[in-house]
Amino acid sequence: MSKAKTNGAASSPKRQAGSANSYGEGQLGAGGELHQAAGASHPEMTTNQGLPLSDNQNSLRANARGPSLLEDFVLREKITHFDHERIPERVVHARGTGVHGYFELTKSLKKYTRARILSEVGEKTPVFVRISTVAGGAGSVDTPRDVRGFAVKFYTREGNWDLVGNNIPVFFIQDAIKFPDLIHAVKMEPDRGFPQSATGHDTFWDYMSQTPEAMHMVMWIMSDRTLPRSLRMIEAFGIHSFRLVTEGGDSVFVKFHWRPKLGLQSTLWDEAVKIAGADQDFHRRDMFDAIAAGNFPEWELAVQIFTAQEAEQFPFDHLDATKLIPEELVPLQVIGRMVLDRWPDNFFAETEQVAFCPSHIVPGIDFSNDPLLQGRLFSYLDTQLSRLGSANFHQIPVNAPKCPFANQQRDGHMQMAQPAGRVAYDPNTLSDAAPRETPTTGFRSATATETGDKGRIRAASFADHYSQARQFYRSQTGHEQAHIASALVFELSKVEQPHVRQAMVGHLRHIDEDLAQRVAAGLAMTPMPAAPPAAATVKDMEPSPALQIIGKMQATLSGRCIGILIADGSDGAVIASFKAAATAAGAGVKLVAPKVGGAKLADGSMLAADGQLAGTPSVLFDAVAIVLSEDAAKLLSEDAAAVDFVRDAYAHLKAIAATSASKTLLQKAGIAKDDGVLGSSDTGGFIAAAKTRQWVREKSVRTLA
Ligand code: HDE
Repeated sequence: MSKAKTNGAASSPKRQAGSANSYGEGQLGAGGELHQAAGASHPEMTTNQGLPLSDNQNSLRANARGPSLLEDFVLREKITHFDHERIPERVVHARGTGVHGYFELTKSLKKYTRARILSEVGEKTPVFVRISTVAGGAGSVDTPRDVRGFAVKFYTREGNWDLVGNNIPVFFIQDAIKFPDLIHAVKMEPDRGFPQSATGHDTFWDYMSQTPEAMHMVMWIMSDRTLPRSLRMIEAFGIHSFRLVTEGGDSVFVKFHWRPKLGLQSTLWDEAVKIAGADQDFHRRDMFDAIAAGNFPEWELAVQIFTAQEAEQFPFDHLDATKLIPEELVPLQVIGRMVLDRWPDNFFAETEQVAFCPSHIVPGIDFSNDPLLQGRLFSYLDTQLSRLGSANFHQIPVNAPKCPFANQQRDGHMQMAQPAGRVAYDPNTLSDAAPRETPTTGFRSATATETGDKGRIRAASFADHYSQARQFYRSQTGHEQAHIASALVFELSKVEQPHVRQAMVGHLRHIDEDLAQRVAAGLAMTPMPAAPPAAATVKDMEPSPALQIIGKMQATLSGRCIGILIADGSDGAVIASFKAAATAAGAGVKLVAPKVGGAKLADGSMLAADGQLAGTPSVLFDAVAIVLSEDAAKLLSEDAAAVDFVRDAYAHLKAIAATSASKTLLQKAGIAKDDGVLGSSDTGGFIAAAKTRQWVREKSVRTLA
């Protein structure tokens, strides 16, 4: 056998910086340069057993062109580990973005609870937050029409508290036993494997149409709440009623709300669809960029507190997760702030392996009897066992409490702890070091008395499925109502079975006759289907403006981004004035040019671009400035990417400022002058217009239901 020719192993296993000996050709850049910083001192590469490797590029072969040898334990270890890299994705909420941060209490709830995290003002508690879509797989896009999960793990001094919520304060179903059916209906249809992350299909709407209790949630998911502009601009809710419990065991009920410092903002449907094509990771990238830039996302934590006696007066049952408590009925009290300030080191180790469980609770907080919450208390621990593969998932760093924890649970797959001593049981007399119960400070459930007959019963107080759906719809602005109606038309137009569409329109008749008429007209549905029987009289509740998005938008450019379209011949001074005005208003600025290397400005200087026109459409920005010379505008009016850049910004109701020399392009894009279309000298007007959407323009750019 001829001696195999190798790249030549380094004489010492400690690799020398700059030494080519241990690199195969694959490590060389196109120019033949080594990808290694001069003077860097790299740690040795070893197998998982610590054996230093001489060659990580060539497997062991019988000869230079011969077969690979089974003996090659280095190859086998590497490939085997790779083969097992993936774990099952979450059965729901598979796609998520995780960030570290802290929570700081600003108002004590000591009167209501012994929970330290809710009573020690000024105390900072580390948190890990994961924000997710629900239906799509881990590799799906960020911007489908979908609910966003908002799960917060507080690493408190009294153990981990997981507040596992959503960006919508109600849910589809009242009882956990319905959850597997709901999720089977929304996920891809099992025979065809699509759609991957959309609700616009027969099985979803078939299930909805058979589930009147879902109608309130249907209103929310058809609103623009499911099309967030940024994960930093969503509200979130604990949904269920929980209990706050005092030292003596007395309790009040509480609902938790997260309110974003940047206000609420959503995209339009057409915009969300186009963002999905332009940047599949739009929300994740936005969060990453914000944290890298030091613009740390922030939310207020607010609570609604009420007693059991007060709850009896509500015109709905607060234990029913399809109902919310209007802020006008029980006002919100802001008690703290959460700041997200650190991106994880490793996506898999942290964002993928984090395990949230609503049953992770601390002394002073307890559950209510909400039957959806009660089911969740079982489901999450159970799912972690199959997803993470071991009862020891709490030892994974992102899941481990940051306070001491100890008990007599032992062993199991991937046990990382090494408890010493002969005692692994309780009670015992043999070990002074063994952990003991703490009857006075340990967790105790709230005092509660339960009476009544056992059975598979739905409380009569859960029967009203339409009143709050009506309240939600009637609380919206006209623009938002039109979006809800149009979303229903879009979604139901994707449904192939006419009887499913009809059943849905029947439900809408209970919610609002005008809405039902608009949707029926949008579907060309005649005659109008009858409404199904309603189990309870539908009530007219006071409108709650707090349910709007538009009412909760802030006139700010903080956290937003302005795109400036430039090309050869652009005026550098105009670009600079837009840049300065946008930056002063708190916005990010990105230059977009036909070539990423930049544009040769009128004064002959080169200005680098942040994005190339064809790959950086205006859907990625909140407002755009067009700074072109006459020649460039003429040239670009023949380029669909440039025409779409302007046309989409207009159709998505964004402010547009343009130099007069850019007019050929604006004309080609069919832009009509309105309050949101400004000249390049009016930077002040542009910044003011950029802080909002040009809602009045909408009727002229699209047909709404
Ligand atoms: Fe979940 N849900 N869920 N859910 N849920 C999961 O747990 C479940 C519900 C929510 O970023 C799963 O670790 C049941 C409501 C979030 O890791 C699973 C029911 C709300 C996340 C599960 C519900 C949520 C999950 C899948 C009906 C809002 C993502 C993977 C009783 C309050 C957490 C996992 C993360 C994840 C079960 C309903 C929020 C299977 C049975 C209501 C934010 O355990």
